[in-house]
Amino acid sequence: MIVHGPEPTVRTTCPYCGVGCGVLATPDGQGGAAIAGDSEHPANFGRLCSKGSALGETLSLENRLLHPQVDGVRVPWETALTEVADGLHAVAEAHGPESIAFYLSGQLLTEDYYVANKLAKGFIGTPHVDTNSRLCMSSAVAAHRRAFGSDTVPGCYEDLDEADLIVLVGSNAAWCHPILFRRMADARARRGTKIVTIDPRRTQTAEESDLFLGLRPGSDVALFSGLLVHLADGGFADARFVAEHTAGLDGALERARRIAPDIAAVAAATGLAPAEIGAFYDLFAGTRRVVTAFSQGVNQSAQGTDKGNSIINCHLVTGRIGAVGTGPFSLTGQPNAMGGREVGGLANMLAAHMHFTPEEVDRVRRFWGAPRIITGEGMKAVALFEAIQRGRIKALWVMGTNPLVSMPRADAIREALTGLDLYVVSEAVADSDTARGLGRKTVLLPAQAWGEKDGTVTNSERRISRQRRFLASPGEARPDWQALAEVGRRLGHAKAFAFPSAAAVFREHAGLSAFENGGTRDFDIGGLMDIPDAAYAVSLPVQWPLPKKSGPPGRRQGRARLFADGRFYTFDRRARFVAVQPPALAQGVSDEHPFVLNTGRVRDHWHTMTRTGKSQRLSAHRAVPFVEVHPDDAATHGLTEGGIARVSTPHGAAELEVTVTDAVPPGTLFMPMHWGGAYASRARVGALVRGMPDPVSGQPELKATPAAAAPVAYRTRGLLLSRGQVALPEGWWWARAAIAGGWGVQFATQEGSREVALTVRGLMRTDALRGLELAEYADHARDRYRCAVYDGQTLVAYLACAPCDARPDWEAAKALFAAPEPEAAERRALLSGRAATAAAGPTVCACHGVGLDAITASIRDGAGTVEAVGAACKAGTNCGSCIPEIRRMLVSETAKAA
Ligand SMILES: Nc1nc2c(c(=O)[nH]1)N[C@H]1C(S)=C(S)[C@@H](COP(=O)(O)OP(=O)(O)OC[C@H]3O[C@@H](n4cnc5c(=O)[nH]c(N)nc54)[C@H](O)[C@@H]3O)O[C@H]1N2
Ligand SMILES: Nc1nc2c(c(=O)[nH]1)N[C@H]1C(S)=C(S)[C@@H](COP(=O)(O)OP(=O)(O)OC[C@H]3O[C@@H](n4cnc5c(=O)[nH]c(N)nc54)[C@H](O)[C@@H]3O)O[C@H]1N2
Ligand code: SF4
Ligand SMILES: [Mo]
Repeated sequence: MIVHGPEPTVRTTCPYCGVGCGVLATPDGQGGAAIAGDSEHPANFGRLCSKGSALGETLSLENRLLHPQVDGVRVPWETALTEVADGLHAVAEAHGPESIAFYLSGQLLTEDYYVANKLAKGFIGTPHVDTNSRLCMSSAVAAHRRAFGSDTVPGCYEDLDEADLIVLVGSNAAWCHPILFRRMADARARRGTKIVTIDPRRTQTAEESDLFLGLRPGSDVALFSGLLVHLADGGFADARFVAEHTAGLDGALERARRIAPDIAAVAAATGLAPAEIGAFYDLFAGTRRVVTAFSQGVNQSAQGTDKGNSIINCHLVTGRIGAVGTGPFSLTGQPNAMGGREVGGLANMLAAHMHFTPEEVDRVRRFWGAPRIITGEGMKAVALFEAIQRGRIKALWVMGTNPLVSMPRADAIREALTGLDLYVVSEAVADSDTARGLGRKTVLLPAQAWGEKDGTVTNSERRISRQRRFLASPGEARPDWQALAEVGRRLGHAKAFAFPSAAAVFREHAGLSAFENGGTRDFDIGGLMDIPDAAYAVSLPVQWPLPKKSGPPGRRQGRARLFADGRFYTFDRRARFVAVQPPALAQGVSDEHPFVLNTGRVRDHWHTMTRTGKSQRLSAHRAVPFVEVHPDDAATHGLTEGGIARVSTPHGAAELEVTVTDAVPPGTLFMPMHWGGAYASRARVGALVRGMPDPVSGQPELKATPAAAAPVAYRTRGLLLSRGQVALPEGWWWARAAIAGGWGVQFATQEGSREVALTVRGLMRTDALRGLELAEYADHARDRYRCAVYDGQTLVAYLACAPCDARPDWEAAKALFAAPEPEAAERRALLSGRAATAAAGPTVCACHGVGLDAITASIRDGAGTVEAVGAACKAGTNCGSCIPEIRRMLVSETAKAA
């Protein structure tokens, strides 16, 4: 073997959340890389959360799509591209260009996004380009535009360091924006910043807050309307700011008074105690430096835009915007949610923050030299997929998103795809649900993944950073922008799509942002439109706006904050108060569907798990899809901790392990969005969700679907650990997780132990087992079976099953499997089903792999603080994502001891 010398370290950006942390990647020369935080990146100053730290574990080629395919058959790129171009041409000829749709993603790089948008909206001539950002940020975008006349995030991360009060609305930042949350926690330690969390669920973020308001789902508008009234009537308004820089307060206030005339009315609507509401209002009124950060509890709502504006109203009335430590702050989810908005990737935008006035359409047409510029909005995601169902859309190109898991009513969507004449999926992996969907003709295009691709992303604070290549492309994977440009050229637009490099795409994008701008549009990065290839290659993170006139090349500085001058992007340069609608609560809840189903994220997984699912560290925190239910509801509905529940809605059903917890309020369920078909038998969130769209933004409600829950009585529960993946039979319930040394799958079935043993050994193929040593323990009379398979001294597989109430211990089995050559005592333990040494319990600290039991032990041994626990067992000493959980354990252990 050739030993490679140390490879140079590459500065890049984390591909997960919108915090946009800087990463240092040092390739190991064998397809992997060592990962560290970039201490010079202004988002994270060297820190990374559990997901960022584990990026090195996600680089394997195990599930990658490596070659183009047409209808399941491998073909050369040439053939695939011709199929796409010919297919699009044929559909446009037969049904018009408006029967073609693109569904893009906030995880594409800006360069990919720009080329897709240009191809569709200027050259194919279809307005039907939407993106998963519709499910993510579109209500925030709409709220910004209604209030500011532009989609502008006014503040920056430094405002979180400098605030005295941070209000988190519908945000589980401790898990979803961990590095930003650490900055907030630092501010709290340094300057006593108060943190208020508003969420129906008592999340880890709530646990770490000074005040938690566990409001009724969907009632945020009442809370913030009441706050507006309180601020206006209590003498807390900034009269000068309101008079000089805003319009519409009277109308907004009148409506707010109708919704929430007093604290009693707010209490009735939100279910909060008047004292808690009063405490929050006093805190807000009495603190000048307030940042209100909001995320999906606001956006993913049938009233998301109004929720956003009800928050912004409170900042406008107090003039708390544009100044250090103040402002409404939409936390973006995806790494390039912002970049997508910049290029105009949403169906209600044209390009570069321009919309559809005749001047804007003409300007973009001239800049692009576009033969078929669109003149109006296209269909938004929910309507777009409905149009596929109705047969109005005949060709769909999906890029960088997994809608068969993440779109509401995903079962109906999967069905609808079969009616498409052309279904194109650009994917990095082969086994996503979307890549396995089928149209009449299906083309799969292999995309370069993180570490292989090159371009830019923009984070929540408008900061553009580079994602850089540090690995060779595997197989025939290509950049997405190249595939798009190739199709553009094949459709006859050679000149418009002649981009030689990502840098060239970026320059054109920057040029369009500055084109005839003159300060009329917030998004202007004209200062980068001439950036040479060499400078693009080494460019540092910069914030926009960054117009050309901001300085000489190389010295231009972006702006950290906007609106400090009180001038907005409306025609009269005044911000707008918005009169909002009263909240509509728990619509559709009935005897048949008595719960409100809330959905969201866990700490260590990213979306549909196509990447984090490959990391054993990240799969240790939560290994199976679960549903959280309040103890009272669990008792009423016969649900027990660790049992399996069938959660169903009028749109679909899932089977999940039950977690009984009072962190969710009675009458609600919470289920994570992560487990697609590659990782679990029946846990796709999208199948269940109703997705009623917000009337302004079109963003679907993903957090409040009426649902039912009932126990499923399986006969047997078991687990199978193996070095490779084994597919279990149809009809069994299962969930797969990466573990040290291979894969583990937990399962449930109606079969007894004898049938399980036969079936699983059959699946592992008898010939594969030949020559291996099987050690078995069977007590079929009691439905118990355990079997360890050895290759010489090496444990290669382990199967255990038992009746549901005695199910084998996953953590203990995993711990034994991690030792490839078990000692005699461990061998006995595998068969007895009892651990030889205590297992660590479920992982709490993913970075150091520290389990619950070790942390509990260190607390019992006297560690009384987070720091002491860290000193005793290392937990919480790297990224800090688990500190909220450790803190909670400290509280409960101390309570137990007392
Ligand atoms: N670990 C991890 N981090 C991520 C991601 C991931 O997949 N995994 N994804 C990234 C992306 S794309 C996004 S968009 C962000 C999302 O980040 P967040 O928005 O913080 O995450 P969610 O869990 O979707 O939802 C946030 C909270 O909204 C609450 N909620 C539900 N209904 C209501 C309501 O009516 N009012 C209020 N106030 N709250 C409500 C939920 O209980 C939930 O705790 O996370 C990003 N970061
Ligand atoms: N019920 C419910 N549903 C939700 C949400 C929720 O909270 N609840 N949240 C919504 C939100 S906020 C979001 S952002 C979405 C996220 O949902 P999705 O966007 O569907 O989730 P991902 O798993 O991130 O999908 C990204 C896909 O792109 C692939 N990929 C990775 N890199 C590349 C690349 O460079 N090029 C290409 N072409 N492909 C690549 C990945 O393998 C993966 O399959 O889910 C939404 N759906
Ligand atoms: S907070 Fe974590 S997931 Fe988000 S960008 Fe930073 S390292 Fe990546
Ligand atoms: Mo998102």
